[in-house]
Amino acid sequence: MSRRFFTNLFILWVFFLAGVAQVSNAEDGYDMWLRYQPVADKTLRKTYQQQFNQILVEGDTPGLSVAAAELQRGLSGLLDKPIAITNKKLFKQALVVGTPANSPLIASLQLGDRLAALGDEGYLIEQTRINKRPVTVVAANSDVGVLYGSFHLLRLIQTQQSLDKISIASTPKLQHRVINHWDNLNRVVERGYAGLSLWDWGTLPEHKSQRYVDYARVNASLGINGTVLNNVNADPRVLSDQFLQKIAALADVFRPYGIKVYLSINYNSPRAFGDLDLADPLDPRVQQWWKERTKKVYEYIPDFGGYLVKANSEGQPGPQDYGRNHADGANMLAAALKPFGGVVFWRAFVYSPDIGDRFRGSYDEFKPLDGKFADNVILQVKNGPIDFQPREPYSSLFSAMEKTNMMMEFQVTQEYFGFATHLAYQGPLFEESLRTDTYAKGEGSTIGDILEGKVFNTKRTGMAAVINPGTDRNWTGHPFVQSSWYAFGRMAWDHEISAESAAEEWLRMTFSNDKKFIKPVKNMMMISREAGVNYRSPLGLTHLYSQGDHYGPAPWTTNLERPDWTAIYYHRAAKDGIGFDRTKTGSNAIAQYPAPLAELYGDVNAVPEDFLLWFHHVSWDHKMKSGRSLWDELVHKYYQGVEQVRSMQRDWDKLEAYVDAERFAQVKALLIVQERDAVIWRDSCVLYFQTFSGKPIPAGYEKPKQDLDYYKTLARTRYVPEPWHPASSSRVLK
Ligand code: BDP
Repeated sequence: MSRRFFTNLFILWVFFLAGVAQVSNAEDGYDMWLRYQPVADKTLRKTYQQQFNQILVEGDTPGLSVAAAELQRGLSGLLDKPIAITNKKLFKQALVVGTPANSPLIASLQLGDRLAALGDEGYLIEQTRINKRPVTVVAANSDVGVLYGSFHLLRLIQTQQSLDKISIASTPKLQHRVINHWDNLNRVVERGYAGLSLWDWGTLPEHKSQRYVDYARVNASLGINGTVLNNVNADPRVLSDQFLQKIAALADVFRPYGIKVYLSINYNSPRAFGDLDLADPLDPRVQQWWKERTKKVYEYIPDFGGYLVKANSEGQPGPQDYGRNHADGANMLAAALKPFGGVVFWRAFVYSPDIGDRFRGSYDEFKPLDGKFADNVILQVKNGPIDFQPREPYSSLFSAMEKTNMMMEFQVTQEYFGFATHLAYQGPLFEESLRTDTYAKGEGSTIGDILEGKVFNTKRTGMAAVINPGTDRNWTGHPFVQSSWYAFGRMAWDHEISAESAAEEWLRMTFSNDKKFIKPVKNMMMISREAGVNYRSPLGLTHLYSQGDHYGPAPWTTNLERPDWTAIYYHRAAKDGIGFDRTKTGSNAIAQYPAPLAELYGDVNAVPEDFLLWFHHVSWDHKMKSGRSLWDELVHKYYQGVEQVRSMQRDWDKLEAYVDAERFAQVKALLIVQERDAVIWRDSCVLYFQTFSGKPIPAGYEKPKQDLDYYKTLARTRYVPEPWHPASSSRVLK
């Protein structure tokens, strides 16, 4: 046989391999929920095919172009047929997209009043007729509204909904729907767990990676309209010309998708740049410095969103270093941003070492400043008073700051939920928080309504989430972390969307529309957060982590630099009982809540048991609603958490037929890790608390796998899957 034959054979083989590689890459999670695979239900696919013959776009702005491109990509994939974009000649069954300003056809529909009610970002999707031809229309007042409507239409098809006589109007309930990256400029992501930072500063601005575009697409599909690119523990260099050029290149990529760029700033920047020897917000030289730097930022990025600030928190500099308060600090920056329409997101995550109960910290610092913030400042408040714990009561600031714009800060990256190794869908946590009734203005004053500005009539509204995407092929490490990103985005658009419906949409788009898959996996997702609470810190316990890494348990942690960094500070276990007394006999933090809640939380017999040990120190024999003693209930919950993980494992194992091999195997393996970790959590905590309660583990429960000493040693030697933390490489056994 000739050499040529072998060469050809070799080439064929290479193509074959490339094909295989492509097939196995097809479902590696990169596409997230924008997979656009052909609609599985063939009858429905046929109906959709008949409904869309053409995408008609009359304008040619960048925003409309990306909407049309997305529709073309989505529809051709989902309908499994090529679909053309045209700018004239209307056929029947066209999809017409645009605004009255850039589309005469849309203008001819005279949607005036209905569109006016939708504001800048809302949209209409409907089936109607133009020139007697049946068409589907996506209409809005702005290009980004058209883009959001296009994604909505695609979602309906992705989730196999009927489009018959469709007529949808949607508009976001909150203005600022923002994601926060905790990315350092050296590309290490604080609490990231999914590879290096997405922002490849070394090759920007010249190289604009396709990842930046895909990142913008997934965010726009949720209606996210802002991104803070860098860590709140901010490197001042981010405001240098060098970085601003790079950031401008990212802003150019994100602009057509309606996403504004924001930056975390370091309060000491005027000093770090070597221009001044102070950063006092009331000093005119400092004010001038920020005005000039901000002007520079807008020269690079004309639609720059504004600054996110962590000041006087965990060692970061701030106005208090000069005897000024948070309002002085925020207002100085607000004045610099105001001429350009920018805003300040000022974080409320502060806890001074002098305050006895960390729970009280941010309220005690901020409440006296209510009404003192400029109108382009928004206070960004974590959902709970401590720090993204698996369950917290709500931050009392939400019901207290009546005259201050406030936005929510949630966390998608699972800092306290097993990083990117545990399955812990955060939708239920977000929902629980948003639906909490604060009684701020009587019954029905939910956190969601407060954020929307309905309770206190605030003008600026928003919701942020700390997310973790990195260079991992599937963006988030654990494929299910994507679902919390998804739920956050959907709830930022409409805080009344339930965790369950967000989970279902995500599953349908990310995996399959098959009911036999959706039902059990949705159930896994819906119990996963509670499972995480149960095997870590049930009944209102909190912060029992090894200090620093926040991965595994170390409830015995004592003697650190600050008492509120130890675990014993939080649980207060002793011979007489366990829990933190925050009632009148204790720190009286409950007084920060409106009276009906203060009363409820203050009553040991009425407080919801999920919050019991947040507010009360109770005896080991305290009788619980189940009839069990507190000790028995605590043990029960810890064991229940492990059983829930085991049930998740069993359910997933049955689903191999419905999932592609790569994602199936990854989730299966991660659930094995999760079960192992859950047992470590359970045994460490139960054995440790037992040294105080002196009571046995009730009959019927499996024995702890190891003794307490084993777990204590483990905590000191454990590998922590977190690249930025020193403990991840080696930890010295002392
Ligand atoms: C804590 C994190 C820390 C963050 C801090 C914050 O452990 O890495 O810098 O929150 O939100 O949860 O500023």
